[in-house]
Amino acid sequence: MRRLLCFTIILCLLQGNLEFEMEQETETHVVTVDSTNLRFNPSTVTLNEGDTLRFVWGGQALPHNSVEENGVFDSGDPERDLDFGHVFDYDSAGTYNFFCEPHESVGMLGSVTVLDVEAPMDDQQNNSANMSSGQSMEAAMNWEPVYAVGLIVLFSAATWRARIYD
Ligand SMILES: [Cu+2]
Repeated sequence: MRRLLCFTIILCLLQGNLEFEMEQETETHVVTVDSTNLRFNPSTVTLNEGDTLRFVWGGQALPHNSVEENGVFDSGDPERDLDFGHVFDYDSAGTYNFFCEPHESVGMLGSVTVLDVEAPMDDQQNNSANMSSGQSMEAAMNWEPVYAVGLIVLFSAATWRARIYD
């Protein structure tokens, strides 16, 4: 009885811990225009897959936009007031260069580095059509040994405790 109770509690804890670790927090990184009016601020950004890159400015003396060199994102026509965001998907790791069209020649350039991170469970299911089976396998294999080893260790501990106290 004690052993069963102990095991159940451990299972619950393990489950909770797993869910906690799998939860992915995404962030929004804001790029504005600096006081010179001809530079992005910051001009280099590093973020994780799933994060949003947001270009925000208002009341600018000059109109600006933000265009990724390969068209990955494009805020449209240059504006004095802008609020434009781009979400980097879970298969978008890499470096992207962007520029302001009217001021590219004077160095209004930037780059964003997107780091590869594990997609959250919901997203993996939603994106399963886009993902190769290799990637899905890799994701599954990352978790199963952790779960199995943890379970074995904790079950052994529970059994050992039960032996002492029963
Ligand atoms: Cu500009």
